[in-house]
Amino acid sequence: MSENRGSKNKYSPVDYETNSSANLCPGCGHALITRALRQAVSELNLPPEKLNVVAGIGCSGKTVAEIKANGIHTLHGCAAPVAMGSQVANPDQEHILISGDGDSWAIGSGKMIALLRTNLDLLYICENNGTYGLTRGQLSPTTKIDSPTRWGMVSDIPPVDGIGIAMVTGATYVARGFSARQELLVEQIKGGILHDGLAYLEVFSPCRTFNDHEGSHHSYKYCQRHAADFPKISVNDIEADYPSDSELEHEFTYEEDGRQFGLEFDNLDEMPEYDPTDLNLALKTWEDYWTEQIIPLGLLYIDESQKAHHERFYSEEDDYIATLEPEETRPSREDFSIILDQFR
Ligand SMILES: Cc1ncc(C[n+]2csc(CCOP(=O)(O)OP(=O)(O)O)c2C)c(N)n1
Ligand code: SF4
Ligand SMILES: [Mg+2]
Repeated sequence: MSENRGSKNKYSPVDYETNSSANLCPGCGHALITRALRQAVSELNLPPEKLNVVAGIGCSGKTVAEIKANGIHTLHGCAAPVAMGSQVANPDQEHILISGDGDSWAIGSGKMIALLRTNLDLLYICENNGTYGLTRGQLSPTTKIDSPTRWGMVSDIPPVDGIGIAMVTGATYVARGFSARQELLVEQIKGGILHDGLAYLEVFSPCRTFNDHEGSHHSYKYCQRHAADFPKISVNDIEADYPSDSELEHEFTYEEDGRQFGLEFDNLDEMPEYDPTDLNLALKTWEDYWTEQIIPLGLLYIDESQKAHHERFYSEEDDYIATLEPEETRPSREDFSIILDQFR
């Protein structure tokens, strides 16, 4: 994890803390994701007012209260349409959508698929604990077969594969993290924010209270035992980290507020057969791991060649909806009367 570097960085993780107490249980994986998120945005030097965190309902949704930023705590399963509207209206803000496995893949599933195919420039973090934490530990769509809940319920339906869905539906950055691997998670979040398009980051995020017991396939121990390294990335502030004539070749470079960041793969030479820009290979490899119940942690797929939604939607001369005066965003009273008259 790169440190915040002296005069270059205006923000530290503390600057994104709030005084709200969202009452997450001690050891909750979701709290660790929020911690990584604060670290990541501080390393990218993003002002809180430039961030927009949109969440659904669940313990995961409490993130909105836990991070100083613009935020919308929406209805259950409805984070996607709200984030889509907000991002289209104001693509200059960095949108981060936070959703639990139930919020994403039960009630919100249709909307999430609609979102994933847009290549909107936002980071969607799915906080997957394999249960409905907020409502006290029921089966969720991602609960694995043979993984009893704390109350002894077992699912006999195969779990939803969010990563597979994201890849086939059109997400252009697909990564798998783990709450307990903070260093990896911070880099994955930074990469997802900088990526020009839709980034889906699914995080294995144990529910300490309802799904971290012996026998659960969603516990900290289970993930530690079944994890496998995948392409790991690091995201560097090029000027601050490599002030002079660095030899380092970055795989992808990005500009954020006049600063240059570079994404590099740390371990691709250890898996020479893998290419994270090859969708078919990523899908095939992911399916093999999924069948074997291995949990790859890393960046599975990236495609920087697609245009992000706002680049297709707006031309250079267009003003974003958020920059228009209110009267420019709605019909005048006269025009509205003409429309209404047609229905009288
Ligand atoms: C329309 C509607 N249906 C059901 C609920 C009850 N409910 C609240 S949170 C939740 C599930 C949350 O699970 P998940 O998204 O996995 O979040 P977690 O708490 O595990 O982070 C449900 C069913 C609700 N709030 N609104
Ligand atoms: S119930 Fe589970 S998901 Fe919710 S705060 Fe507690 S540990 Fe976290
Ligand atoms: Mg959940």
